Order: sequence, then C-alpha cells, then structure tokens
Amino acid sequence: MTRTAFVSGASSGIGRATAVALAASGFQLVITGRRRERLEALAQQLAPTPVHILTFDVRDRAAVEAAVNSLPAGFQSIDVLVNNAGGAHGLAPIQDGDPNDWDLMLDSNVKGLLNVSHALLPGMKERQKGHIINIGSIAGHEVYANGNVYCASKAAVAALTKAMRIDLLPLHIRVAEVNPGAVETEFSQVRFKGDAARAAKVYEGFDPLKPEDIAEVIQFMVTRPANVHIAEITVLAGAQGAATLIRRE
Ligand code: NDP
Ligand code: 8X3
Repeated sequence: MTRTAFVSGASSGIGRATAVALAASGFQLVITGRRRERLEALAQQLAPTPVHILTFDVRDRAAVEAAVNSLPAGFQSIDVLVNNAGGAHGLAPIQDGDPNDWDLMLDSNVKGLLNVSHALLPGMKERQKGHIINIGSIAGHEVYANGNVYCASKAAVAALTKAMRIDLLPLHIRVAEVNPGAVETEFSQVRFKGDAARAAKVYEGFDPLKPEDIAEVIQFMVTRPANVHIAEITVLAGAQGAATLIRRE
C-alpha cells in the first residue's frame, strides 16, 4: 500500500527537497506552506505522484486543525510527518533583539511544530503507527553569538523530540531529530529580511550543504524497517566544525 508523507514548509529549501526525495521513494504527499503558487508548481513537478496541497501558517492552530480536517479520504492516513516549517528571524545581541522576531521564531519553530503534531497525532494514535521527523538544527545543540532566541527555539525542538519519542513509544510512533548545519536555502534571506547580499555572505568561501543532502538523510531514515529507529542525526557541511566555525578558502 502506498505510504503518505506530510511535509510542512515544502514551498522551499529542505522541505521542498524532502518532498521530491520522498516522492522518488514511492510516497504520496501532503505538502504545506503559506505560498500556494510554489506548492502548486511543486505538485506539477512531482506528477504522477499523488499530491495534496494545504496552505496554512503553522502559528495559527485553528487553521492547522481545519486544514488537517479537510484532507480527502485518500490522504488522511499519514505515515510520515516531517516537521520542517520554520526559520530564523534576525541575528542580533539579545539586548538589541526585536521581540517581534522572537515571537515569529518561538511561534513557528516551537508552537508551530506542536500545532501540526497535535493535529496529526490522533490519527497516528488510532492506527498505532507513525514516524515523525523534527527538523532541529546544530543551533539547537550549541549556542552562538547573536543566535540567542533561534538557538533556544531549536533547543526546544531537541527537548520536544526526546519527549515525544518517550511519550509516543507505547503507540508505535517513532520520533527523530535531524540537525542540519549550514544549508544554502532561503533561510538566510528570511533571517536577514530579504537582504540578499548579507544572505549570500553566509555561504561565501565554502561549499555549503544543499537541501537535497538533508532530504537524502530523511529519505533513508523513513525507509528503514520498523525494527530500526535512527533517533538523531547531525549533518554539517564538509567545511564546518561547529555552527559558526567554518573553514573558508
Ligand atoms: P527556507 O526558508 O528555504 O524554507 C522554510 C520553509 O518553511 C518554507 O517552505 C516556508 O514556507 C515554511 N515556513 C516558514 N514559516 C512558516 C509558517 N509560519 N507557516 C508555514 N510555513 C512556514 O529554509 P530552510 O529550508 O533552510 O528551513 C527549513 C527548516 O530547516 C527550518 O526549520 C530551519 O530552521 C531548519 N534549518 C535550516 C538550516 C539552514 O542552514 N538552512 C540549518 C538547520 C536547520 P512559506 O514561506 O511558503 O510559508
Ligand atoms: C540553521 C543553522 O547555524 O545558521 O539552523 O543557525 S545556523
């Protein structure tokens, strides 16, 4: 039987590449994000894979619940959830931080992940089956200058992943965390509010990870048999020794 994967934040970057990789592995897909036109283009690219598009902001719990409740019968049994939607907003010392950026990060990266999980867990519980991949970050496992609230939001993802793994064990639901290092996506453009030159500098002088590199790891994890649970994996760029320690040529 065809398995169904639900990928949040599939309109760009890691989520988009994950949707492509999972389709190649034979999954049918629910792809989500706020930018519908991007998702429609992806669905076209994925043809003939069956794809259902949901557009919502992960911060809006009612919208998340309504979207999940609107899934047509053929897409209701979610086997794999990739909690990927999120990102960084700003990079400033805590004393200069913008509380609106803090809200965006905590509401998307932490509460958004909870909102989507909450909407999908009843089905997984009923079926006693499921596999959840939370996209954390190297930033959730170390703190770097000016990263403060982003690092805290990803540390929360690390803690929640462990908590979910424990709580969902009796329900036969596997929960894992993937921690990427520096991946060239729209991440830095979002962090620097559209400042393309500043975003490009982040990836200057070294070969960063591509979204496909992370997608391939996720694809491997979710295609392991039920007796294998890859609980946590950190993937750095080849030239990266720590979040901000990068060998630039
Ligand atoms: P992108 O900015 O390229 O993609 C982010 C995705 O998340 C988009 O599809 C976006 O969709 C979606 N998204 C963001 N906020 C919301 C929201 N409030 N509601 C719904 N969807 C949302 O970045 P990445 O692919 O790099 O980021 C994906 C994940 O990987 C994030 O959780 C990020 O923190 C994490 N990560 C990234 C790293 C990197 O170096 N790039 C490293 C470590 C972790 P839309 O705008 O259409 O809503
Ligand atoms: C994204 C990676 O180190 O730029 O989570 O914060 S980092």
